[in-house]
Amino acid sequence: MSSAAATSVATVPNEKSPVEIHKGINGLEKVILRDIRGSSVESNFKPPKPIRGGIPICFPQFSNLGSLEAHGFARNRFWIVDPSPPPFPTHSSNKKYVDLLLKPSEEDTKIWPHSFEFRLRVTLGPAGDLMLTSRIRNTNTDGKPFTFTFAYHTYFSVSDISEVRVEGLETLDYLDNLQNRQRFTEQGDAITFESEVDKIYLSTPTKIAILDHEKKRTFVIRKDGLPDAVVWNPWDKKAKAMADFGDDEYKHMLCVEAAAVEKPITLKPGEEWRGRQELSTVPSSYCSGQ
Ligand code: TA6
Repeated sequence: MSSAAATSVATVPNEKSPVEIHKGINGLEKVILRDIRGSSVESNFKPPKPIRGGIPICFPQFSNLGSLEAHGFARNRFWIVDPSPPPFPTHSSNKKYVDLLLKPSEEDTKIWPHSFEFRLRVTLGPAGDLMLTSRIRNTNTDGKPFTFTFAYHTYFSVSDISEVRVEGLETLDYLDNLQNRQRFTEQGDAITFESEVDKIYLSTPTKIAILDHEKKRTFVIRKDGLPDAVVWNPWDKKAKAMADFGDDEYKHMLCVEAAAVEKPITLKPGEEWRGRQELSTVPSSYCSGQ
């Protein structure tokens, strides 16, 4: 996501033919080359392909649960710094934050015929804790409600996936994406990994712990408004089949995604939904409970 383009104009040796470079936080967005006769050539840089890493925002559709591109279009759009953020209650002043805003373009409304305002506050706490608060408002003027699914598609960097446990999802029901999304019940006392996992856990607790044994640290996810949690590791075969994934990278990553999937969210015009996740890291030697 990038803020509004801050235009910086660089000139080439011949003063009369400036090159205008538009940059956003995602890097180069647009270059305009003006020649001495005043005509210009412009090249737009399309937003990058899905970024594999960080916390892609899946909206208005999670995965292929609808007719849009996988995970919807929000993660592939340029956002702007919100010029007029409404007050965010429960914000503690010692934390730094940025408010971003996404509204649909004309192109977007051709594929998803709704108006919305998606406000995202990214907050960084003094201990490196990161909070994402999404506020999505239906701004349709035709009286139409809309329905969406959502996920923070968070990529965690782990030392060795075979030494990782996820706590908080035991005994829960899940939909297994590797078995036609059939419903099962988790049996283990914690989730461990020895092959591809792609599960949507349902009605999950507000806190989930990811224990990285080797690094003796635990990632803690705290969430509100996001009842489900997706757990995904492609393992070796699937990783090899993904062009932008190194063969061994699956050993050092795990996606645990606070989500709203099983029960899609419907908003009437004027209604707003909020979904929040807070990520923190605590030292641990395989004992969670933080
Ligand atoms: O969130 C899990 C999942 O839907 C997997 O089924 C897999 O397709 C993955 O997302 C793809 O993530 P990506 O970041 O490549 O869009």
